[in-house]
Parts: sequence; C-alpha cells; structure tokens
Amino acid sequence: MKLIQFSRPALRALIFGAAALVVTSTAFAHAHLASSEPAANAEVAAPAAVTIHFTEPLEPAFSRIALADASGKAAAPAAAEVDQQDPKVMRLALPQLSAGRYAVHWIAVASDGHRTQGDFAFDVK
Ligand SMILES: [Cu+2]
Repeated sequence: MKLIQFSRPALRALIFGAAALVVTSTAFAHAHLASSEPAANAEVAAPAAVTIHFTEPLEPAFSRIALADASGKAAAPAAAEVDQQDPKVMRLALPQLSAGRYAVHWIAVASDGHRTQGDFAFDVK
C-alpha cells in the first residue's frame, strides 16, 4: 500500500495547523472559578464547607483549597476533596468557624495539567 505523498509546504502547513489546534484546545481547558459557596464577600452563618464550582474537571491529586482566618492562620485542618460524581466541584470541609473574615485560596489543576489559582474572602456572622 502506497502512503499518501505530501509536498513539503503542505506537510509543514499540516504540522503547524495541528500544533495551533492543540494550543487552542488546551487554552480553553484551564479550570476557572464559576461560582462558590459561600460566594465571594458574602456574609454567612458558619458554613459546613467551602464549595467551589469550576469550568473544567479537576485533577484531584494537585488541586486544593486553603482557608485562613483574619490573622492569616490556617483555619481548616482537612484537605479539600474533588467530588467523585462531578470533578468540576471541589469542597473543603470546615470545623465550626467563629465570627470573622476568612480568606480562601484555591489551586485548580485541570485534567490537561494546567494550573490556575485564585483568592476570595467571606465573613462569618
Ligand atoms: Cu489548560
């Protein structure tokens, strides 16, 4: 069986085209925060968890959520978990939080290996 022959410029165009496709599709695969509970800057009764919904499925091994109190001290001893049913959701179980402002720092690694991160805060009444 004879292989299809490509001219050199055609082959080059094909390779660049494929590379561009890969770059484009991975650029869209970054996991960004879609919504959270508590929402950013919300004032809430002590929540049982911080739940963040992302735009892409997460890689559980490298994704995490950290919570700090107003003095910057870690306020949640548990590790965040990615939902097994919906890998776009990551949750951090919380101990009973006292009133005050809390800072959330999240790191999300999408299934394509790309890492995004962000911060928001909420107030406990
Ligand atoms: Cu990506």
